[in-house]
Amino acid sequence: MSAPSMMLFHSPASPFVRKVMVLLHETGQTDRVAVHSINLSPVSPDAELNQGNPAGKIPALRLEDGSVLHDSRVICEYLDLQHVGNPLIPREGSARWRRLTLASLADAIMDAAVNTRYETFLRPEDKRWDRWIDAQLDKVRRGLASLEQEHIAELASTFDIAAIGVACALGYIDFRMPDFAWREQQPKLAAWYAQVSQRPSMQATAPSV
Ligand SMILES: N[C@@H](CCC(=O)N[C@@H](CS)C(=O)NCC(=O)O)C(=O)O
Repeated sequence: MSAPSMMLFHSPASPFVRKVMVLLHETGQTDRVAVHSINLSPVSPDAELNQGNPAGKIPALRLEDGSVLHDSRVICEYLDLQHVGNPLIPREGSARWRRLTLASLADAIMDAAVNTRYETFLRPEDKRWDRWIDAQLDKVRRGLASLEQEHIAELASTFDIAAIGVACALGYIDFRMPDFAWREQQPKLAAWYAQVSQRPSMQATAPSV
């Protein structure tokens, strides 16, 4: 086995990092990437991460030649071009735009959930803004309702970039917002999630602090 040629800036709690990790597992590429775990928040940046990645967010992937790829969408697209199995991001046609749009909805749910976490955990209590938190949670609710009512069949049709994104978003909600109680309103999504959570790629990447 050769040494990993790439390095992934990583945190075990980040749903965006998890997307990349799940894709690596699903495509048999985990050995190619060394994981470099860091402690990060918007107010405690990491100097090494900031090099070649001015936004200072994870995930970022350092390639063998020293160049850095970000964000999770770009990294997933890059890694999906590096294996010989079935692509997890359709290369062309309407399927590409459908699946990427579903993946974008998953990212939007993650963004709103991560923003909620920062507002409720990081920001000093006397500076918190309830209306802003409510607005972020409304984005999560609308996103989950749309998945349940409009997209469940296409979501369940294959475990690709769209399904990976939604599974990681739901995993993050359960991890950081255990009282959110989304399953009652979204029973089909809950059943789908219970099933995909059993995949080795999901089990191996379950979030932790
Ligand atoms: N659009 C980015 C979002 C990444 C993101 O928000 N990552 C969070 C961790 S979950 C982060 O790095 N936060 C630190 C910061 O915002 O400075 C992606 O898809 O990778």
